[in-house]
Parts: sequence; structure tokens; C-alpha cells
Amino acid sequence: MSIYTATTTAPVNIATLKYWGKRDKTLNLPTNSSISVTLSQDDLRTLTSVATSEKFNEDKLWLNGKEESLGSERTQNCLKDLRSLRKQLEDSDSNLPKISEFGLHIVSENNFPTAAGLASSAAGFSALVVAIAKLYKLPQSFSEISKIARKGSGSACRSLFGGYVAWEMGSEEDGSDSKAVEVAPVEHWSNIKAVILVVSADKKDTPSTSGMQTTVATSDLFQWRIKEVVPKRFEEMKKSIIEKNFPLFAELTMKDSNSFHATCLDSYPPIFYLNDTSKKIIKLVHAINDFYGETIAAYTFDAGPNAVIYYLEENESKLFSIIYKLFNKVEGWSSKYSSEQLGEFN
Ligand code: 2P0
Repeated sequence: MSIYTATTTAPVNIATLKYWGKRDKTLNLPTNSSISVTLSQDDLRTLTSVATSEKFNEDKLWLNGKEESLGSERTQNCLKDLRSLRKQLEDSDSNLPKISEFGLHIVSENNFPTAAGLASSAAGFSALVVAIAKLYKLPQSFSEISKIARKGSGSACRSLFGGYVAWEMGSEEDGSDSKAVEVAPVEHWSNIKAVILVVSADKKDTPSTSGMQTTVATSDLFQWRIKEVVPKRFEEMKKSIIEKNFPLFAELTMKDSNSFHATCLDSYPPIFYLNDTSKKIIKLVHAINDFYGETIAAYTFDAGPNAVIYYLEENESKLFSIIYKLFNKVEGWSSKYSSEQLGEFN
């Protein structure tokens, strides 16, 4: 008996231009294009291993050590697409083992809290789809495979690439042009760093999928966002990445986070993802940028209260000197800035 296996890791991606709204719920086709930065594999990631064998007569999943159902329509859609691509290969080459007919055993593990607004579904579906694509030795490009990951969870399509990634919304009804593409590899702008301020590791209030549906159905502001704001911002943000223009990239990132949360608030009933601590962080980042007279940090918030702060590596001590000072969390840390320099932050 042969057992075929493959393992992969997929990192978390954090959108700097947010995906919020679907034009097709089954295919996860978005109402706007989005952009994200993929975090380093060393930090937040999903590790997924898959095995298949003629002895496995059903599909099974263990997530963080616990057996979970594979019955969701989204997961089934991903498995169906992957099997169908493998079947095409098997039909064209009779030497290939017919593993598309066997059950799959999938073991997946996150190194961060699930469903805490840290985009666990993105890394999870990305790792699932890539691991099976590897197992099946599929020849398709990552952009092609990203369309399958998208059906699992929209934002998952962006986690197939490292660095700076765009999810082009596409216009086809069947989703054939709604895929992730690389804007720039991580080496292009490798001195950008992200820190996550975990405000709460609880499960989020309103799941993204139902939140999006409410926003699409009820928010007037949302219509303005998808028609007038995002298309222009999408091009500007790509340009800011290509040109490594941090102040512009930061401004667009913060504005887009605010625009997304404004449409949540404009939904009926309103959706609240930010809490008082999140709002303090927003004010703090603006105060820090004002204090230094240049934009050295950008915040962004997903469907939860946790902040992701982007900054350039060379500004790390400038940023943390203030964050540590204010939150006073790190023992033995001494600021390299004088009390006078820190002025109002003292
Ligand atoms: C994003 N979010 O672009 C946005 C910003 C949350 C806020 O993608 O229904 O889990 O699985 O397609 O991808 C979260 O939504 O939603 C998300 P589904 P997903 O990252």
C-alpha cells in the first residue's frame, strides 16, 4: 500500500486595502479589489499536512489537534476543484496513480489564536489548498490555484503569495478572472515590518461573511466606497508599493481601514469591530506621526479590535520608544529618547 503525503505552510496576510462585500456568495466573488501584505512565515502561519491512500475511504480533518467536520460547502468546493484538476492529469497520463479517488487526511495547525480577527481562515484555506495541490502535483500557477483558495475564504487567495499581493476582483460571473497576483515580492521592500497589538483574543462579534452581507444590503456609504473610493485607491496603493513610498502607503492604509470601519458603522444594524482600546491606538499613531513630523507608522484593523501597525525597520525604536513608554509593559526597557524629546508622551 502506498501513502502519498505533502506538507506546506501558509502565512497570514493583512489587508491594507480591505475586501468587504461579495457579489457572489458561493464563489466568494468580491465587490472590490484588495491589497495585502503577507506576514513572515516565522510569525503567524498555518502548517498543513495531507496524506492520501487507497486505504482512506473518507476525507478527515484535524485542526489544532481536534477532529473537525469537513462538511462545509466552502471546503467541499475546494476539494471538488482540486480533485477535478488531478483527475484531468490522471486521464491524460495512465501512468499516474489514481489518487483523486482516495480519501484525504488533513492535519492543520495554527500558531496563533483562531478567529481573533487575525485572518486565520486566510492562512488555513491557503495552506489546505496548496498542500493538496502539491500532493496532486498540479501544474497550475499560484494565481490559478488562488481561485480555488478564494472559494474557501476570499482573503485566502492572497496568502498564496509572499510580499505585496493584489486580489483582482475580476468581472466574469464564473469567477475565472478573480484571482491573486503579486504586486511585488518581499525583497522589493523588505524593510517594512508589522507589529500586531492584540487588544483581544476573543472570537469576533460578527463573522465576516454575515457582516459583509449586512453591509452590502444596507449601507449607502458602501456604494460610494466600492464605486468611487477603492478603484482609485487600488491603483495609488500599488504605485506606492512599487515606488516604496512609505508616507503615501501608510496614509492610504489608514484611510482604507477607516473607510471599511465606517461602512460597518453605516450598516443597519451597525457592526462594531473597533473598541475603545482600538480607538486609542488610532489616536496614538496619529499623535506619533505628528510628534515626529513625518508618517512613520500606519494602523489597520480587520474584523476585530486588534491593531496591525506597519512601519519601516529603521523607525522601530522611534515607534516603540513611545508605545512602550505609554503602555509601560516592558520591564527593564529604557527609552533612548529623553523626556524632553518625548514631550507630551511622558
Ligand atoms: C480583508 N477581511 O481584506 C478583509 C478586511 C476582514 C476585513 O477578508 O467570507 O474571512 O471567508 O470570504 O476572507 C475577512 O473575510 O471572508 C476579510 P470570507 P474572509 O482581509
